[in-house]
Amino acid sequence: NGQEVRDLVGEYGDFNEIMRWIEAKQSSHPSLIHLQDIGRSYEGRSMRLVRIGSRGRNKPAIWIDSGIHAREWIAPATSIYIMNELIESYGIDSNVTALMDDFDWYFLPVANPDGYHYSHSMDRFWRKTRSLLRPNWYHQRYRCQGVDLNRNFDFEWRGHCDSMHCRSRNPCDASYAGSQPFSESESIAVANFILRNQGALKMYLSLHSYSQMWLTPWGNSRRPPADYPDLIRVANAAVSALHEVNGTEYKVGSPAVILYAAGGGSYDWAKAIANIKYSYTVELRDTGDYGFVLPRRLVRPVGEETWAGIKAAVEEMKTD
Ligand code: ING
Ligand code: ZN
Repeated sequence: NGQEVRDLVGEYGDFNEIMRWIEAKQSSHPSLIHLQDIGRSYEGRSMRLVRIGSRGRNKPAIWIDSGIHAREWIAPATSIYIMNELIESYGIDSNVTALMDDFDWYFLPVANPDGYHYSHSMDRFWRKTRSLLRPNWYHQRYRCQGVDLNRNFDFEWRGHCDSMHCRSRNPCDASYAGSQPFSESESIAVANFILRNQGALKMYLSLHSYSQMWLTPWGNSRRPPADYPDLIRVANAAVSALHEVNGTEYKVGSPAVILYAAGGGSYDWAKAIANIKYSYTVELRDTGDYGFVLPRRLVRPVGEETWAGIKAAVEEMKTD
């Protein structure tokens, strides 16, 4: 339609720019990219899912979401970097070609569209959705908006907690877990899609920032899952490949042990309820120097190293 589309590889785009970039990629590579809206946000924005892969039936699949938390801008930017690498390397790089012949890659680049838009337009450090779903006593009095999507999934929603990062019952808090599990249209859209495709999904990755950690389940408990050695093996392969690119150091382990415990997280739900064995939350750069406001010049290096880590994880998973 003649509208200029800014190339977002190595850039931070706002919500509308990201949607336009995805649509432009799809129209130039229609045989490799399929778009689908899996739901709508509270304010009516599309939950746009991007499937990338060569043609083929009943392929195993990898899920990558980003932007569950609005202010973590490096996460959607990293999804864009990786989507572009997959698309532009197909038929050129034999490893990437194999990864697209062998797997379907599902990306939900902006899992919290309203929050992301709000972070770009009103409050850079906004974390939650923008809903005002149940005008209870608190809402009436303070008119606080938004739910932490990573506390809103229906697994251990009332679970163990040991810090300020716990799910909160106060709608004014940054980690407010919602009035009930899956109170948010954004989290239920993710859950419904994953449940419909759970047979195909072999790995669930949720990109966040910051801390430089490849987080293993469980997020709400210090007790490791039975298959913890496999999860650690794949995570270690990821962080060592990641380290080779720019020397970036990642820690591996459960948030309850190396960060803080919290229930209602998406990746715990993906493992416990949707039975996706390899489920991780990846905390991208940095370790706090810039925190959420990571300079634009670091978008590309973070994309490069994270993609190396993910490729190594998928290769290591295949050795099972
Ligand atoms: N970190 C994650 C969070 O939601 C996490 C870490 C995930 C902890 C799941 C426990 C369970 O708090 C960021 N940066 O959002
Ligand atoms: Zn986060």
